[in-house]
Amino acid sequence: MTLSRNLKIAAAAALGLATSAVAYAQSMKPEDAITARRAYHRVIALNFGPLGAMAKGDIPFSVETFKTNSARMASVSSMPVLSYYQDGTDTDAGDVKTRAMPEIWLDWDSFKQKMETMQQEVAKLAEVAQTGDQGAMKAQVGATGKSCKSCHDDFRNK
Ligand code: ASC
Repeated sequence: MTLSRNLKIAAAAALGLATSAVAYAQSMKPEDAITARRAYHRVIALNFGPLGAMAKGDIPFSVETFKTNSARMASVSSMPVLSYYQDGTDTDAGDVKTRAMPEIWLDWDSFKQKMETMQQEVAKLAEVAQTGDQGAMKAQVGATGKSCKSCHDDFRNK
């Protein structure tokens, strides 16, 4: 009897903890969510920069660098980033600025689709790097850049 009551209390406490952990995870401080999604894009851009320069012939082509950078991009881009675009993060928060446009939340399905397209193009970029086919790698840089631009055009302030 006593044991069963204690078990119930323990279960209720565990459930309470789990519930508050979920609530916390779903809603970060706005400045934290914006910082995290900016870091996501920053790492992707820092790795994509040299690949764009290689595709244009501005710097010598390095299959090794292409493999490393595209692997970083694929790894980072595949993380669940959409929940960092939580409600209330459409404007600067404290010292943290955002270029996210309100259209993101007005046209969420399109935003989600464009983000997923980018993630798919980046995954392909890392795949094609493994073939060492420089022509295919350059072509996929183009397709990937297009997917970045398409979302920026609609959803990122200039
Ligand atoms: C980059 C970068 C972007 C995209 C975009 C592609 O390297 O920082 O935002 O490529 O310019 O069109």
